[in-house]
Amino acid sequence: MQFEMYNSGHVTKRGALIVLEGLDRCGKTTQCGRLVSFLEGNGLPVEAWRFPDRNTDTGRMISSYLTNNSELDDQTIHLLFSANRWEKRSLMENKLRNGTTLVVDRYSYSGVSFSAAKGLNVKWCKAPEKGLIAPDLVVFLDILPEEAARRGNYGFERYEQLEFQKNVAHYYRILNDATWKVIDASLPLELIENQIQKLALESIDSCQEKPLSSLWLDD
Ligand code: T5A
Repeated sequence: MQFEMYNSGHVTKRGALIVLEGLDRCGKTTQCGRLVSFLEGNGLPVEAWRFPDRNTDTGRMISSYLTNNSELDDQTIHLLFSANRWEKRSLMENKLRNGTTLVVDRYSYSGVSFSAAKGLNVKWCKAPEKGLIAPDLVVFLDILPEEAARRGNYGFERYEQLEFQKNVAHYYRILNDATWKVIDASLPLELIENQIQKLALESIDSCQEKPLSSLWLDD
């Protein structure tokens, strides 16, 4: 499925959908914030988004689960994470069509990798994600699980366990596609930041020639 982009008869420059992914504590939140500041400083319309969005009804259920305050079976929490993205899909499309670049901290790749790492079938995990908007750029912040575990405040949430994160890393590798750029997340912050800035500017520039498309429809 592809989307045409006309606004009052004129082709509008659209924003880019830029996703940062990686294991827990790899530095996504830090780098998303830095990228948004950089793009704003360059006069580009940009917003910071994150999944799960813990402020919606589904997000509150997810947050309660992640902080071990409630129990849900693996399929149920998987579908809640997906619903948490679907409830933002229309807004996401409107923002992108109107020229706003979205820098998103986690997306469907987290959804599939974390649930598959629990033993759920990858194809089953991908199914509810089909039809969400496909990112223009996925920056994967690559870090050894052991190194991420040494970073501050590790271990407070449900999935922050070393053996589990090793399994998640395995499934992330399976999902790597043409939109992915892998960056060594153990480098100093500024070096990572510079690489992401370059990739983001290229993506914002090149996405003008590509209509929005849907994720994993052919899988
Ligand atoms: N999940 C999520 C699913 O199972 N399914 C889904 O569909 C989705 C969307 C919550 C959990 O939900 C799971 C995945 C997660 O387990 P979250 O709220 O994004 O997801 O939780 P975290 O990934 O754990 O987010 P964090 O904010 O904790 O980690 P970040 O964002 O990766 O890391 P950040 O930037 O906060 O940095 C962590 C620490 O490292 C330092 C920072 O200063 C900070 O102290 N740091 C560095 N140190 C040295 N060198 C660098 N280059 C550094 N970069 C950052």
